Amino acid sequence: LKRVADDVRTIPEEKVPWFPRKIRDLDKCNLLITKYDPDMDQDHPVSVYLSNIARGEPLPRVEYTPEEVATWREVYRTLRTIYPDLACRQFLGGLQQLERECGYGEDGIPQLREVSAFLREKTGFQLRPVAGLLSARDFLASLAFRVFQCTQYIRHASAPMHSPEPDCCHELLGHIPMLADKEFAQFSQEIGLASLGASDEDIERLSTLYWFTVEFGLCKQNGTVKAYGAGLLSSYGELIYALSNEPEYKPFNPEETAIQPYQDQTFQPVYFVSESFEDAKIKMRRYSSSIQRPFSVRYDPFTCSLEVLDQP
Ligand code: TIH
Ligand code: FE2
Repeated sequence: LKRVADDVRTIPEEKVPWFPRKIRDLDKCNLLITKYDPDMDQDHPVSVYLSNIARGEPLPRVEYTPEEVATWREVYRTLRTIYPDLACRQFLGGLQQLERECGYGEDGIPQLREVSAFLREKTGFQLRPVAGLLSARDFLASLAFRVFQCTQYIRHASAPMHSPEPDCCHELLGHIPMLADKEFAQFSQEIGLASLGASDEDIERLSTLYWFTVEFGLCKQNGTVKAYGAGLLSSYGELIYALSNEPEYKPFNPEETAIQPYQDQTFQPVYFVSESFEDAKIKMRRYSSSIQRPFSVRYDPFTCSLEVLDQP
């Protein structure tokens, strides 16, 4: 028997990173990216709401202060006036339903519990509370199960028109109306499924694709460019900017989009425009199927779990 030292081994052992197989495994997908230390700043929203996070329990109800509700009102009111011109039709449809059926409006911050129940009826998506930014791997994995991880705290009152981090205005106004659309829900889940067990490099590319579609995507509708990305739809400042003639536009093309450097502190210098939702979905599917994995996955909606099939 010949011992081969690790550094001269030519065929690397096939190692697949752990991934959740059933919805309950998402309890283990809560790796937070700490951009800030909550102990350092007791006023940071993360410190304030950290204690509300109870995994596996009903979504906690949050009592927002009058100042927080005033921030919501300002965000809602200003964005609501520009949505009809700048948001895609799927978003407008979702928002109207939320206004009719889920208490969306200027007067109060909707509770995740009600919103989650609403979404489950529309597309099977459900919400989970999260205390801050998750690792891309854990965030994307949850999408495979139609679970969307949401912050519950609100941005600081001093900057209602743009927040560098996600907050409940971003989740409730940016993401939720889109997740009520069947085709978009499918698109989101497929990114999640593609991420399971993928290499770190593939996770980086998929999260960049997620960034330039789900967060900052633009698409053509009836000959005009509209916003469908949640990061735009929750920021008055960036929504106006993205649809002005200042930024650069590139056609959405997964191979190119996946390696575009992105900006998470201020507005994006470049946005990717899809011909249509259908087109984005087809291109993304083609890209995902080119990712090399030594197995394939199929989601079973009856058991909310994955079937993992070994390829011969
Ligand atoms: N910039 C967005 C807003 O102001 O609502 C929030 C974020 C989206 C994506 C990352 S941070
Ligand atoms: Fe987001």
